[in-house]
Order: sequence, then structure tokens, then C-alpha cells
Amino acid sequence: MSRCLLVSNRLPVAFNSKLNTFVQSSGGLVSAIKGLDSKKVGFDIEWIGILTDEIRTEKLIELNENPIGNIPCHPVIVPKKIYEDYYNLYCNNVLWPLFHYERNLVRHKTAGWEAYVKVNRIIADAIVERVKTDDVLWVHDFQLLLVPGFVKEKLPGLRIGFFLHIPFPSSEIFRELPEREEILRSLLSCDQIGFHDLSYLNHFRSSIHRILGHLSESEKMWGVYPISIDSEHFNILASENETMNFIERYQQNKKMMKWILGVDRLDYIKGLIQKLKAFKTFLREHPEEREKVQFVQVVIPSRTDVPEYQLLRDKIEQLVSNINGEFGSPAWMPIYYLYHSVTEFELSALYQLSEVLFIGSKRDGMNLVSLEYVMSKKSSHPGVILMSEFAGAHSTLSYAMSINPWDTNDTANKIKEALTHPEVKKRNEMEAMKKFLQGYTSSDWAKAILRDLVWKPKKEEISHLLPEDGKFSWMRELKGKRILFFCDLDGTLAPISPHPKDVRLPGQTIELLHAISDKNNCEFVVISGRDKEFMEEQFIDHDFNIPVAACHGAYVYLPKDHNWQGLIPNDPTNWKEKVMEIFNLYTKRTPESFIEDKGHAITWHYRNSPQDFADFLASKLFFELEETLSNQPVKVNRGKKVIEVKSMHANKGYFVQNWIQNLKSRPDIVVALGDDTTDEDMFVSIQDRKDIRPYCIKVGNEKSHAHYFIKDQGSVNIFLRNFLVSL
Ligand code: GDG
Repeated sequence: MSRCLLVSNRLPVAFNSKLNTFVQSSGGLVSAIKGLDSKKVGFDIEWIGILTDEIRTEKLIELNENPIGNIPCHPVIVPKKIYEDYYNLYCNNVLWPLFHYERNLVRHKTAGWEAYVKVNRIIADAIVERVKTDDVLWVHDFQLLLVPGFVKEKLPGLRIGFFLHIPFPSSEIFRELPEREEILRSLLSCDQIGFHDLSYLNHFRSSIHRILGHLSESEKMWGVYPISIDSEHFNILASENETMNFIERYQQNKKMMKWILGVDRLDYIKGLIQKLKAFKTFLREHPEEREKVQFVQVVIPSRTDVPEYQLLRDKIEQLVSNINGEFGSPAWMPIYYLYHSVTEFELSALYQLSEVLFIGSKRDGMNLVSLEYVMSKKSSHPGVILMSEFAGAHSTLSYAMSINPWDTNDTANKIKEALTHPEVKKRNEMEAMKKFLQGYTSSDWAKAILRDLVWKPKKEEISHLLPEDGKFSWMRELKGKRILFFCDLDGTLAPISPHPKDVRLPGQTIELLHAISDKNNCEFVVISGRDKEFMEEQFIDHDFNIPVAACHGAYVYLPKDHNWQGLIPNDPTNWKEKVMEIFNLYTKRTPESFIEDKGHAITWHYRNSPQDFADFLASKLFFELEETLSNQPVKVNRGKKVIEVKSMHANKGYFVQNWIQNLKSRPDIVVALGDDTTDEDMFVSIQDRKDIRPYCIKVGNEKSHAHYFIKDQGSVNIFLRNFLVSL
């Protein structure tokens, strides 16, 4: 079995320095993951998480010698002060409230972000040290959003999946985050991203579109995978002796009362205030139910040192006591309020004894309590779930009764409905939901995700990032060999500029190109999507002694001929007129957009236009062109803020193949270097050739057919300098 390194902020145990001992970690993520069964998932899972440096060495040894549960755990030690700033100032004060739509609770401090970057970097470095060639990496949740990007910088070939346990907010909210670009770019470096709910994926997509522009390539690898639980564990737990003892004890006090149960961590996202208000309205509107119903609300202490949480606790307790004071009697207390955690046996007993489970979350990634309730129920005592439509579990539990926690009156009526729901219906509905969860456990959830992460056929070679010294190991082979080098211009030799016409080759690059072209054993060819005129300005007017190809290889300029040659036949059809007509209509409507006619290709540019509007029109334009030109010998491409229609024959792949074909003698080595989707055509065309040794290099960390990567355009010159020295 392959190994999966699973990384999360927490491990299943935390270290309590006051007690000098390990304590169980709480929370939904840990509770779902610790139930994973490696055999069922199909991967040897190992868990990496954080412990702070207050832990003593002997305790660490103890942890290594006595693994917790089934999954081997590897702590990464982080200095306590940095951890606190990362966790409190950024995770809890910025990401948690913002992702749950609580913008007024966001408190942004530079120190928080700095610590967040540091901790994510520490984790990433620890992963890079530990990871082996065939491993996959599975990063979890909002605390580690930068880890994928940091790891990919060092190991671009490693398969990385990311799962978000909380909602991804609407782009209207997300775009308020100052660090939005760093976060999105890191996530985009993943091979796969998973969410609990389709709405979160849609919000993520629109954030990508609005903030970074359209990136359709990676969309295929985003998925919706609602989490589940260790169903069998809850099923067994329901009949354990200890659970039965709790049931017996409570049953005596319960009398003939119906129980409405709430189990929530103390958190503003769980909608506890709204729940209590709805229960109060229910008691007022339905006096006939008084003394027949009891609301048992378990609140698990959480983030007890944070003022917002202390305030929330005070408010809840105030409201509980108001309701008990207003409606209670010596014989009946409407709300049993428990502010402490309970054992899993007691929890199972509470699930089994209650007639209604009340989930009132204002926002909740999934909500595992509701799933556990279903699996704990026996057919002799079914129940009803009142489920907030703002929790991810709303989509999984098909027979739960929907509530809008903000609609107090309607929720109060739904409480009444739930209490009077017919017994047979309750039983059938609960059984149907239970059957679903028996067949879809947390191990099935993990299996589905990891299967999608690795399903693509494995690359023959692992990818390599240009090392800091600027030398790939294969560059040692170059001396004395005949080398052919194809190189792209924009984004590769020259930096991208907001105005394409302003792009210029940097001085150092010019020097390097002259020096390389003077070498006898290397033929250097520049191939670009630009038109002939632009290429003349950049190369020919500067007396470069190198062949230059324009318009994706439709034209080539050979220095010895002092002339351009057309390499592809003129199309007999009039597709250009049609395209011009359509492009003109869109250009008129889109400020700052413009058309570039390159001969065998026409491009509509919109990189300086209002983003959302232009992206929207670009999608429409793309479909319109594909429809209109379906019978024409052209290809419609959607690139970085451009839509391009080009003749089928204007293709960097064809150009490269023809060039090699027409050589008198084969080169030993062919190098191809580029950053854009059109460069992939040339990578594909040489990658599998057996008669030459191909080295394809991608600039940037997007998905590519290349096996070698250079981090960004700014690092290309260091590579060229070393290439020159190696010749
Ligand atoms: C995050 C997302 C998402 C609670 N109190 C006790 C106790 N628990 C256990 C429950 C359940 C877990 O803690 C809580 O899970 P939730 O899903 O309800 O909530 P979060 O902690 O906010 O988790 C959430 C989850 O990640 C997973 O992706 O569903 O939306 O916010 O397992 O049983 N267990 C015991 N005693 C307690 O007092 N034994």
C-alpha cells in the first residue's frame, strides 16, 4: 500500500503542561480522522500535527513508544509563542470568523499573519524532510492553507490533496481578506481540493475567478466530499454496558417527558442564542407542550480564554436562566443546561434518549453530531433531526427537517412539528439515513478523496524544481553534445507586463542569448505566439544570430536568409473575417480590451479590463466562437486573460516536430522551456521521443507535461547562465 501523510493542526492528543500529561483532542476533525481504517482506505495513513515546545523530551519519547489509536503520529514541534500568535491571532481571530460570515469579529494584526506564515513553513519543511518518493500528502483545514504551496515549491511532483472542514465563504466575504492571493495561490498548487458541500466549491471557484482570473485547468480536480463518521463505532457504542447504565439512570428522571437535545461546542457559529430564542417562542406559542418537553443542551467549553467566547457563554447562561425563570415550575425546568464535556458513553445515551436533535448552526462546515445521532439510534426509539440549512450535513441527511435559524417563529413551529411527527414515519426515515451512513463511513470518505487524488497515471519521472544553485543534474551531460533549445518569450525570457506591447527583453537576458548563440554545439530557437513585427523589434533589429518563430510557429526568421518564411498554408476559408466581426462586438462592450491580429491567429486581450465583467463576457465569447467555428480549421483557446483563435496548423508542437525532422543530423539533446498552455504542445511533441534526450522545463508551478520546473520568470536567467557554462 502507498503511504498517505495526513497533516492537520492537531493530533488526536494534545499536551497539557500543567498536568504534564497528554489529553484527548476535541473537535470534529480529530473525531472523524481518528476513526479512519488504513486497510479500508487503501493507504498506510500516518498523521503529522503540531505540539508546542513546552512538551518535555521524555514525554515525546513516551508518545513515540505508545502510538495513540491505529494511526502512527508524528508531532512537529513549534515554539509556543509563535504557535499562540498563529492560532489565536490569525486562525481564530481572522480565518475562523471570516469563513463563517462573522465579519464583525475579525481582528486583523500583522503579527498574526507573520506567525501563520512561519508555522505553515515549519510544517512544510518537516513534511519535505519526512516524505518519500511514492507518498501522497493530504493537508487538512484552514490552519494550514499555505502548506501545499510551500511544499510544492520544493517538491513540485508530490501529489497533494487539501480538504477544508469549514465553509468556504462567498467571494464577497473572502475578497476582504488582505492575504487572499497568497492563500488562493497555495491552494491552486494542490493536485486536488475537497469541500463538504457544493456551495463551498462554488464560492471557491468564484473567488478564484474574481481574484486571480480564470484558471479552468485545475477546476477538474476540485470535488465535493461530505465527511462521515466511524459508523460502526457509534453503532457498537449504543449497546455498550456503560452506555446502558447512563440510559437507565437518566430514564428514571426523564419520566414521561420528551427530550429535545442540543450538543455544541461553545461557539458563535453554532447559533445557540438563536436556538434558545426559538425554544422560548415555542413555549410561548404552544402552552399545551409545557411540562411535557425538556430541552437538554450540552455546551462543550471551547476557547475559554477568548473574550468573545466568555461573552457568548454569559449571554447563553443569561437566556437559559430567563427562560427557566419565566416558564419553569418546582416540578419542571424547561432547559437542562450542561456546560462541560461528557464521555462518549454518556453522549450515546443522550442521543438515544432524545426525541428530537436540534442543530441550529448559523454556519457549520458539516456537523458530525447529527450523523452520530443517526448511528446511535435504535429502531425501538427513533427520533427527528431539526437541521439548520446552513450546515453542510443538511445535504447528507435527506430526512432531516430543515430550519432557518434566523426565522424564530418558523423554527418554533418546526419544534412542534418534530415533536408530533408520526412514529412510523420517524422510524422509516431514521432507518433510511442509518443505512446510508452504514454504507458511507469516514473511511469511505477518505478512500473516495485519495482515489481521486492518485487516479491519474503516474508520471514516469518525478518532477524536479531548479535547485538554488541553478543547475539541474542533467546539465552535467551537456558538454560536447549537440543541443537544440526551443524557448518561449513572454513569461519565460521576458517578464509579463500589463500592456503586452511594453514587454522587453531584460539587458542580462540579451547578453546571455548572444553568448549562447555563439556556442557551436547549441542551436537556440525562440518561438512565440507574437506577430512578426514584434519579434523583429525584439530580436532581428538587435542582430541576434538566432532563428525566431512568430505566431506559434506559423512564420520563421532565419538569420542567414534575412527573411521571414511562412511555414503553414493560407487557409482557404474566411474564418478571420467572422472572428474579427465577433471580436469587434465584444471589444466595443469591454473597456480596455483590444484585438491583436497575428496573421494565422487573432487574439482578444482583456487583462486590463474590469475583471468580473470581462471574465463573464470572455466565457460567453469562448462558447460563441466554438459554436460558430466548429466547421473551420481553427482552434479556440482560452489563455491568461486572452481568447485566441488560431489556425490548426499554427502550433508550437508541429513547429518543433518539423524543425527536428528537417535537420540534417539529429541533435543528442532537445531542451524546451516555456510558461504558457501553448508551450505544452511543444513539451508533448518531444517528451516521448526515443531518438533524442528531451528535457522539458516549465516556468511556474501549474500542472504541466514537463518534468522540470523553474519557480518563476525571475529565476530563468540563473538557469540560462548555468546552461551556458555547461555547454
Ligand atoms: C469542524 C467543523 C465539521 C463534542 N462534545 C463532546 C464530544 N463531541 C464531539 C462530537 C463530534 C465532534 O466533537 C464535534 O464535531 P462537529 O462536526 O459537530 O463540530 P466542529 O468541532 O466545529 O468541527 C464542522 C467538522 O470539523 C468535521 O469536518 O463537521 O462543521 O466546524 O464528533 O461527538 N464527544 C464526546 N464528549 C463531548 O462532550 N465524547
